[in-house]
Formats: sequence, C-alpha cells, structure tokens
Amino acid sequence: MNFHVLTLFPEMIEDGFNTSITGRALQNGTITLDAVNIRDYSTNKHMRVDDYPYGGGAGMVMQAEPVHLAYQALQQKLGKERLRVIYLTPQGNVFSQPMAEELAKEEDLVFLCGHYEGIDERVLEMIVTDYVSIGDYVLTGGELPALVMMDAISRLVPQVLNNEVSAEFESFHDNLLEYPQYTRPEEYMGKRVPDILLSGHHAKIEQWRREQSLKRTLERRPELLDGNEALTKKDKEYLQKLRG
Ligand code: 9WO
Repeated sequence: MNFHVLTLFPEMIEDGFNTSITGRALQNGTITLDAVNIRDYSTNKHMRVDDYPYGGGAGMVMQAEPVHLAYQALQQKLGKERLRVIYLTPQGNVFSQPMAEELAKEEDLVFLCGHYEGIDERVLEMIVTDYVSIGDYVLTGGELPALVMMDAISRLVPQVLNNEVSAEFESFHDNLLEYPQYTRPEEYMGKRVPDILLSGHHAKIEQWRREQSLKRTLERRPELLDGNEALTKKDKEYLQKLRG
C-alpha cells in the first residue's frame, strides 16, 4: 500500500504516521508514505497557494494550479493516468470499516488535504474520485482525517499487524461491539476479573464473550442489531432474554 498525501503541512502527516502502529509497517516497507508539499508547486514568486474568494467572504481559498501540478507530478512519477484521489471534507460520504476494507485493496491512494476555506472547486472536479468525511464536525484542515483513514486502512493491509488474524476478529466483527477485556491482576481495587475467564473452559468463554458483545451492542449501539445478518438463532434468543 502506497499512501500519497497532498498537503500544505507535510510534517504533520509524517509525524502523525511515524508514531503509531503504522510507523513499524513503514520501516519494513509494507506501507509507504509520501507527503507532498503543495507549496512546492506554487508558480508564484512569493510561493503563494491561496487567494481571496470570488464573490467575497471571509478567509482564503486554495488555488487550483498548485494542487493540479502536484497531482500531475504524482501521475508522472507513478506512471498512472487514473488514481484514487480522496478529498477530506465534511461534505463527503462518512468513513466506515467497510469503506476502509474496500480502500485497502488499492495499490496507491492519494489523500488531498484542504485548508482555509477550501480548494477551488474546478480542480476538485478534475481530480477527486472520492469525497470522504470522518464525521459531522468542522476542523481546520484535512490532515487529521487523512491520518485517521490511513491508520484504519493500514491495519487491514496484510502483514501490518503483528497478529494478522486480529484485524478480522475485532470491533466490527459481525458488526457487533467488542466484548470487555481484562489482564493482571485478578483483583484491582476490590474489582475481580469475571470467574469464567479464569476457568480455562474455552467453549464457555467464547459463549460469554459473544453474550457480552450482544449486551454491549444492545446498550450502546442498538441500531447495529437492526437487520444484522450475522446474528444466529442463539444470539436472537439471548437478546430476547435481555429485552425481557
Ligand atoms: C470553511 C468555510 C468558511 C466560510 C465559507 C465556506 C467555508 N468552507 C469551509 C470549509 O469547508 N473548510 C474546510 C476545512 C476545507 C477543507 C478542509 N477543512 C476541513 C476538513 N474541515 N473539516 C474537515 C473534515 C474532513 C473530513 N471529516 C471531517 C471534517
């Protein structure tokens, strides 16, 4: 997986990426990260990349040309005419685990990070293939959302996690929430680890964990249960019991 990020703040991308689990994957070459400074493609003698909005209004808008030139340089370098270009914006489709799974299949992904009051619409129309939001809030730029997406996508790339099987067996496995986890000591401030987990009875532990996932999903994210096709007859009976 090769990530390419077009940004005015390349060091923010590099620093954020290097510190997490993704830093290790970068070192062994499973993933590559290339943060491109859009400012390097300014043709202006003052290296400007923004200007006032036509029609008036507060703030500045990023100009089309430096973004377009940065993108074309990337196309040239990769020898690819078509690239998946993701623009991080509150106006996009909301990022999700299924979307991460789909994007993890690509060889190259380009993230375009806007700043200020956004990017000239014309270059967006020319190069963006996917408009993606990580949630309904406004930030100062697309860099943090790009990091969030790269983190989620990276861990789905084979060989990135130490424990490769763990990616498919967790939080959104069967579209249910994760069961609670415990580690040593057996008792902390008078609170004991559930006995079942110390019993060594693997089948019973599996059943307990499944029930905890169902209980937690019902309490915290009940909408995930609606029409969930992964639920077994036994799951449904347990949920019926909980609902009373
Ligand atoms: C600000 C603004 C002010 C006046 C009139 C119009 C305006 N539009 C914007 C604006 O959309 N700014 C964005 C800031 C431009 C793109 C980068 N920015 C951004 C991305 N803020 N929040 C996100 C984001 C991206 C993905 N998921 C959640 C939030």
